[in-house]
Amino acid sequence: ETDYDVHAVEAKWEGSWEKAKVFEPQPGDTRERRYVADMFSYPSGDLHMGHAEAYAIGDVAARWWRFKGYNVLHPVGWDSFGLPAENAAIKNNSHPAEWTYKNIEVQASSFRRYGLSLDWSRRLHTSDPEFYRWTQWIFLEFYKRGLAYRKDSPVNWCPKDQTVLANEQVVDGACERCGTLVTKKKLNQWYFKITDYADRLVDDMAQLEGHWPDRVLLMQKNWIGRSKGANVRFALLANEVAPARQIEVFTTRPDTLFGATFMVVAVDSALADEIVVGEQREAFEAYRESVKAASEIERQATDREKTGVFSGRYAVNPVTGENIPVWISDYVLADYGTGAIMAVPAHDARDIEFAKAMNLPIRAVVENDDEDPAVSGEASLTPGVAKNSGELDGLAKDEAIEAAIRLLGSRGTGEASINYRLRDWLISRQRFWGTPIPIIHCEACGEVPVPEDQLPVRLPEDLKGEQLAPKGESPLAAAEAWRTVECPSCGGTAQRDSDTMDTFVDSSWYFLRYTSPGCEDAPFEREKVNEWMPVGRYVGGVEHAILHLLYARFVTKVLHDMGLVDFVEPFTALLNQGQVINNGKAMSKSLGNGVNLGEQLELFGVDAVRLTMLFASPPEDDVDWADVSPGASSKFLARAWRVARDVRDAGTSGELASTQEPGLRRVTHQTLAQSAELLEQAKYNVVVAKLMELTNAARKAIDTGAGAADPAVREAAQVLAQLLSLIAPYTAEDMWELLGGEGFVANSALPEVDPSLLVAETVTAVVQVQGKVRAKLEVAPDIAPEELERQALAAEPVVRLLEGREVLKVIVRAPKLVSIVPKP
Ligand code: ANZ
Ligand code: ZN
Repeated sequence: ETDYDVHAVEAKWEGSWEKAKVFEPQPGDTRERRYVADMFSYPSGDLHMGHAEAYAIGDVAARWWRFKGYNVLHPVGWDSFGLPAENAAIKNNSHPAEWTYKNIEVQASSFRRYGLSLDWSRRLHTSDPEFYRWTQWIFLEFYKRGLAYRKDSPVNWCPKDQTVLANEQVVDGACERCGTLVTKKKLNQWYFKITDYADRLVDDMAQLEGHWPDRVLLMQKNWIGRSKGANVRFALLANEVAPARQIEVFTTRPDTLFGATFMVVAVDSALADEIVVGEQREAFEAYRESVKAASEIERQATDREKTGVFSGRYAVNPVTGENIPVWISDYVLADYGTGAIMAVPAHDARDIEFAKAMNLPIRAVVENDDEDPAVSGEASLTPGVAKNSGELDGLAKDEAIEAAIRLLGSRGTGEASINYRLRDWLISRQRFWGTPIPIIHCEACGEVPVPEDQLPVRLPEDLKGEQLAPKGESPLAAAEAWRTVECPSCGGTAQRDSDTMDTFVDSSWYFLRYTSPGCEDAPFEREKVNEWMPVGRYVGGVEHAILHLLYARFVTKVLHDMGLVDFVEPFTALLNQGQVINNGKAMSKSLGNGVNLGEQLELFGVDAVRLTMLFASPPEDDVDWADVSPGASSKFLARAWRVARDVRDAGTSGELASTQEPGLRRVTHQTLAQSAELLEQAKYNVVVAKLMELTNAARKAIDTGAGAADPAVREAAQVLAQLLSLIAPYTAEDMWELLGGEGFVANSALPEVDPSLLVAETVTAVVQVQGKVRAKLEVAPDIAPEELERQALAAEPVVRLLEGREVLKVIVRAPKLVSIVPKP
């Protein structure tokens, strides 16, 4: 070739790596292993700019580790169950598999074109029976261990989509997908008992600190929401119609017990329903009806106007002996703690708002410089020592908490306790396109697990279109022939469970399957999984900061406890890439600012798009497509390619030792050394800048220096091709071929850095006084004139000569000469 043609270069190399199995770990390879994974793709359509960024980032990591000599696993797969396929099938009167596998093929061909260093032989799809068989197997193992169970529970229900929604799918009380107001519905559903692992999910985060983004760790911590405090029991007095009983509360501040002047019970709790009897019942029911629609977040907002009703009942504060009123409100949540609180309005912002609204007493029990909350109407939150608190008086918070717990313990009215925000994981979906739950319901035997040798429970293939439309229960419930089976236990007629699993179950273990994708008698081979795992770099969007990562961590821990894996954390390092935005805003249909990846690839070529993504900013930051220039990237790639072409055309004469370009050698080796550090720190944008410098240095040597035949130019071109292959694989592969490199550049070995070339080069500067050489200085070739002047005037012989004499003139010719003219 005579000049760079981006499309010709792509066409020439596309697919060649896969054919040569360049990126497939080979059996018997005993080198140290590293595992790089990208969060797998949902096949909603073709790849978009966001994918292009994320996958470019993961690819640099994988390719770099290969250069470092590791045996690298970098797999590819699809998260291919889920609602969009089902909706498309209903619309097109087809089966969800059609849409799904068609889209997968479209994405797969885009992945290939994008030049990713993937091992295609391990490709998986979660909707394949060979995969979901093991999702079912994992479910059954959880079931055996009591970690999968069914319970009746009120769920968020979208009346339009006829489906259950997770809390995070409810936005301002409406369905995230269609905007319909969400209601509550009682359903008998399957849960995974993630709460059993709450402590370990928090404590094991210590292993991830420094390797996961801080904000992700913080979000997980808050989501789990572990708080330490006490459970305290208050005696509830009898009234005309109801007997005495107890109300238990959870508090993080037992030290403020003396300031508890009323109690509040969650309006939607069973407790409220039980204790409000008599005169107040009617008002209670009216209130309960009126607050139904509020979301959990609204209910807890401090600045929200407080509403409530009196329950008609009084409780006894266990330490003051006072009778205090019990109120009902929606600012207390039914499913946190015990669903009831002791209110300490003097020191809690929400309680004081409620106290003011209902005219309830406010009593300060912490000594500090704040104004009395009863006067200011503001909760006093400044730390201090206990006051008005009997034997706790004078104790600082932590001691006061301990003392209060001891006091409660001695009277049998309370003890230390820990509470979590985390709830069990609701995995039931009343949808078709998911992993069927492998349980059979028999009237005689109850829940019967599907025997292992009958797995997978396959989805029926004959349902399509309208038959999949939501009807308030799973479409599988209506598939009589599929549903009716023989009970494995008694042989009677029984029914399959008709729910399918949340697709987060599939994605909570897929990365394990990649280690041994063909395994037929287990979800993965123990030896293989322990060889490859944990994933050393996991790349994906911050939108998965909580659920996917938490579920994957949880499932890994359970598999560890089952003795199937040796590790407790699946991902040792996590990288959240930024978004690709346009004109400062996220790309969206409504803004019309979307950029089509396919068009960009057509216009500029794969390598230029990849390079642009990586050069624009560090991987964690957003890339604004309005601010970048894929055209300039493309020009740079052409410049780099021409260096290799010129070397080929000129041929190379002599050994490196005979080079006329020692400066270029320094640049090459410094680029190697610095890039290694930058790549470890994922500062890929800076690596690109270094490669641009190396290209310029090589070009200078060719055009105005020793020329393209100098061995240092060949060395520079080779290193350029190698490092560039991390980012622009097509161009780099072509350069490698021009240079006569052996095999694929992706497989090549980087040259050793020569440390002698890293020492900063110096030149000798001559210092003259009145035309006579008085000193010589070793300085950097790029020394600033001011700095050279300063050093010259400070040189010992110069100082001595100039003592007491005025300097008339200093002429500086950096870096070689300083000429000083003193007054005679
Ligand atoms: C008395 C008290 C005094 C409280 C004080 C706080 C400050 P975290 O840290 O989130 O666990 N609480 C308990 N259960 C609740 C529920 N179901 N709905 C709403 N609020 C609830 O918060 C624990 C604190 O939140 C508890 O400590 C309780 O108020 C409240 F100066 O008890 B505290
Ligand atoms: Zn039976």
